[in-house]
Amino acid sequence: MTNDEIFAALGLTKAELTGGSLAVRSPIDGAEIAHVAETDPSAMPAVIARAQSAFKAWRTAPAPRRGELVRLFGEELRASKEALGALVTLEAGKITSEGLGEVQEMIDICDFAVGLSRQIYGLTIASERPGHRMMETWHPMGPCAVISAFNFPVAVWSWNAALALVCGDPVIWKPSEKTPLTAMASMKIMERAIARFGDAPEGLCQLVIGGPAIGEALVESRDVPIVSATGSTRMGGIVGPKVAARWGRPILELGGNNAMIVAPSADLDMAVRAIVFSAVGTAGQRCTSLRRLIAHNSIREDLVARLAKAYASLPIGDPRRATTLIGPLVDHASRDRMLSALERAKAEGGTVHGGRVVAEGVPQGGAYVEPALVEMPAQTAVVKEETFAPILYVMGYDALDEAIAMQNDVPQGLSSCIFTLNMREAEAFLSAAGSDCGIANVNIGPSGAEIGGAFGGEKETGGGRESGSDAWKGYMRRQTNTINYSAQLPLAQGVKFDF
Ligand code: UN1
Repeated sequence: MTNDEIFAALGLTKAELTGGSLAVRSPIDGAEIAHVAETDPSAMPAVIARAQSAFKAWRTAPAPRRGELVRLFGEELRASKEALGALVTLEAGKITSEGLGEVQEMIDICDFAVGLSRQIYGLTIASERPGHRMMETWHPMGPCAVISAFNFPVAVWSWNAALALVCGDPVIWKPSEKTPLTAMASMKIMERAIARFGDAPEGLCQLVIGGPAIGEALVESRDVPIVSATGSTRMGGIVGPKVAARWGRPILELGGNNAMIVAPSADLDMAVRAIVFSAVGTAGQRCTSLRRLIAHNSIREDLVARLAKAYASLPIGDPRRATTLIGPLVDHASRDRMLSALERAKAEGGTVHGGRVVAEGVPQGGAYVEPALVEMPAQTAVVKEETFAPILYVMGYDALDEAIAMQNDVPQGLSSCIFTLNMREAEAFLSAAGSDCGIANVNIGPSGAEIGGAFGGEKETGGGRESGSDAWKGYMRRQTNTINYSAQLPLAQGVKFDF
């Protein structure tokens, strides 16, 4: 598909793609592909007011009816999957299969949310008082702001939007300034679903495009009770406290520094496949990307040799080409950060394999790099930082306790895994004294989570949970109800208050 065919298939018009103040560049070749209009910060109070008035109507629509909108959205996504996937590739630089996979992830969360719309369960609780009943009711919370990052430009929004809509909350989306087009296209798809739905309130789903002033308006407004933000720990460190200070609810999905422990019994063929996908897939730009390999010293050299061989065979280049496995980094600044992290790694005693800039056989203007394998003498300062690029640091260990301690000894806590065929080791890794991450896997890599599980992590990752399991509770307010169907008024705890 040509760029114009992609835009046309998604209903993006010439007027929307030209004349605005925000230049959009494709990471593929750095070329400007559009100039889109930005939301004026002075328009934000009206945006928030529209969301508030949509909330008044939407919260009273029955949850299964709200689910119907998400069902229609899922249908429209299926119809637009190829074009939206191609736009993800164009705007974020992901290879074709990962662009399509991202849209599939949107479809999957829609299916999940539709089912959820008939399963918003509360508990009933045994009361200590005769003739009393207790229960929990889950109510819609209010407008939910979604601040999303370039690397999953549409899926992460849809995780939040699908759940928020079913939970009765309007959504205001601020995408990354690097990826407004995929957001605009997703909104067109949502608008088609809304038109088919019929009676959705105006302002139910809004998009705002622009820089920090736009985000700040959402973060600071008491009329936006939920702010779900995905991105750097630095960003989350600003957003989280500001939202909390005005008694809002932040849902934070921030940096990761994900590790794999490879034990002596591991199936090394499988481990190599898992390592390569999770370390170099999406050019190392997933928050779940594998960044640290903690390999038992008895197999470490063999593993590094196998990885070096696999790395040498990976096709790097235009992400639209069917054979490419590693596309570009998002921009040149990102490439520079990778190169400077590699310099630091060398200064800290590391031996770097690969990691060079690629200029041959790739579209000119993009930031293409070889993935890097870096053998480290220890887990030094640079290893403890998240560099959003395909760098895999390799360290050795002798005892599992030592490996688990190393895996946990970083500020981030998103994803982790162990490759072992030893059941004791696997269970120890998953135990209370094992991995401290929100995600801990056995015999699969740390990235590429599916929708059914709750997604998120601890420590500097921010503690939020999105997507599957009971993450929906983050988008609702819980109400505890005690109902007295007796003719007495007994007090709890046996308190007497007779008059
Ligand atoms: C992200 O990088 O922000 O588990 C999300 C994964 C994907 C989502 C990543 N399902 O890698």
